[in-house]
Amino acid sequence: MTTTGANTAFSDDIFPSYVRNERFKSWFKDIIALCKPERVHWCDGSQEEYDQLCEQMVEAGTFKRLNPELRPNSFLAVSDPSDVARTEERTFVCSRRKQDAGPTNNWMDPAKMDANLRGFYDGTMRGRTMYVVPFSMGPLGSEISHIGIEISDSPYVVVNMRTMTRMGRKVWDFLDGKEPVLCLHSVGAPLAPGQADSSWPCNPVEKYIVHYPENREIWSYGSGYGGNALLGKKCFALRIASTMARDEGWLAEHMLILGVESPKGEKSYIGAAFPSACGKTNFAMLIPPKGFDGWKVTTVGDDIAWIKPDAEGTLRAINPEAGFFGVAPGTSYDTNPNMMDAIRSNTIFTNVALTPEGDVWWEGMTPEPPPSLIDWQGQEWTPAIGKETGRKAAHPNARFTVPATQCPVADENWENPAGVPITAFIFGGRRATVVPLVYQAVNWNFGVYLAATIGSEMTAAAFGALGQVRRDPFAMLPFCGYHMGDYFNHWLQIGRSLPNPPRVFCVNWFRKDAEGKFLWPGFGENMRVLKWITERVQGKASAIESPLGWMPRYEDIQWDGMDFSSEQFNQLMSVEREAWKQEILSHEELFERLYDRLPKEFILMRELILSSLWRSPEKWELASERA
Ligand code: TSX
Ligand code: MN
Repeated sequence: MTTTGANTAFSDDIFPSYVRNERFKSWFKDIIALCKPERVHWCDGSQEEYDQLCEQMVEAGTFKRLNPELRPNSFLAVSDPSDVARTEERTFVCSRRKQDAGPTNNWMDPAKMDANLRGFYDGTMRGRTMYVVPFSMGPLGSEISHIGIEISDSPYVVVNMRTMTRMGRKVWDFLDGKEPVLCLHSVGAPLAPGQADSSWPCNPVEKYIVHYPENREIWSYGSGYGGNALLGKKCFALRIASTMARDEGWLAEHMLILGVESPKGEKSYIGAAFPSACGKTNFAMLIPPKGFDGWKVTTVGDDIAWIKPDAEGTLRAINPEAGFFGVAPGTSYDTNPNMMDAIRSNTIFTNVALTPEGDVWWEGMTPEPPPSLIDWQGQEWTPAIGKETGRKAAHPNARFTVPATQCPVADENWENPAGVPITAFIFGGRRATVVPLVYQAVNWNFGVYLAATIGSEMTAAAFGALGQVRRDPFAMLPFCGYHMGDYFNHWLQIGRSLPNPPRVFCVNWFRKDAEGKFLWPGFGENMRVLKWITERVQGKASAIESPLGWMPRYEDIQWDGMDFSSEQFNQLMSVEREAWKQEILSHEELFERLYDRLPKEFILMRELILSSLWRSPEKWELASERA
């Protein structure tokens, strides 16, 4: 439904009859007067609406329709070169008190920010359509779900939101008696009368991604890209939801959710958090290797988990999203066949390369690049040009947007409104040295400590000194909407409230030998670790105590179908006392940053780990323990 011209004046009849939420209505009148759009479109979420908007973007040059024989109902969008990723420096948490945002978030006084932003938003939608996008994060009607309404001047946002959330007319019917999160998005590029639009409008100078946790509002300006513009995802489902979860006793986490089923039909659900570039989406869709006949891994979600204790004290998790917004480069039939099958149709690709046949390509999709391509910036690209100039055919942060229903291993309960019962949490990092393949925290509090101190080594020079560890607590550093110290305390509090909290594990798929070769093949072989984890939870698998917690011995892991010696395993699992001492001591840096709100328990746990190291040999070798 579209209203135009005089109808955009702010009288009450601008609202369709199904729009009854008074808070939304008064906010909307304010926003329409501020943004001054040419017309308003109330999104119904239908396939026809989606098709129409896609067609309209094809005509505007924003979308290119891919070859229907090769990628039915799929499109390629290429962004402005300045608008390719989340902009953390321009992301703000505007809580009333600076202390509540904490030292890891940018902060500005909400009133000051509001006055500042109103300057930018004044007339920002001139010449454009304002889309009203009602959406539910999580299955409609679920106790764990929450509703948002995004106002945006970007049709690209509308079609992506339709894939990534439950979007449409019916959402309004679930709003009575509920508080929606109000989301405002503008690309920040008003059109003068007669002015031609660009294929990717955005504001190259000013960008603001602003969260008001107390008001449950998000204001995003200047960017049309992913996490900056699809406000249901990082902004709502993590930053705003984490503050709601703190206040209401649940968890909003940067986690995949997967199911593991044994040949006997025993099923476990696991939540797992990894910092970027650890292959989280690949892990969510893992294919069991040779030797694991009858084992199944199924996907509930690949990025975000909302987790709530039920009446019995079981943690129940939903995936608040309805699609995958995944990184394309590196995705292939070798690394993630399930995702490759998912994106064969009904997919929006952003910033990948185009083949002469009208299909897509990105680095890592095939061992050899095609002989010629149009790169993500519209330039001719050949393997020779790539070699010569170092230019990539696809942007390293290029994406696909695909409905989760297209995942061939979608879990049978992936849309269950009651969620799935979580029995284990896994935390991973990318560490070439020091950290072994897998270990289990001795209790909840130690697990929280380990998760809080997880980190990855720099792989790109762009992120500081090579080899230096970047701490990314719970993989939530860019996504926690409040003080990280309060966040750790909230996790400790959740553990106290549960009769039988999930077990906590740490993994590292990325350890290397002295020559720089990976010690662990990873990918499907990670199933061997996953099996040990699920059997630990069920009280079936053995382990021995180590300075870090419990660890599997060689014989505790199933090796059928894989050639991996106990010597290799011991190298992968070895723990050096001096290296761990330095590791634990280096936590000081993070702790100092959060000092006044750091859980008191953490100081004690750190002391305990350190003192236990002195009771350990120089080098902890699992093989020697067996003697
Ligand atoms: O996703 C990965 N996973 C998880 C899979 C379920 N990746 C890719 C990370 C980049 C996003 C991995 N890379 C994994 C892994 O477990 N492990 C590695 C490291 C690795 C890379 C290549 C090999 C081995 C290990 N190749 C051979 O051994 C031949
Ligand atoms: Mn993520």
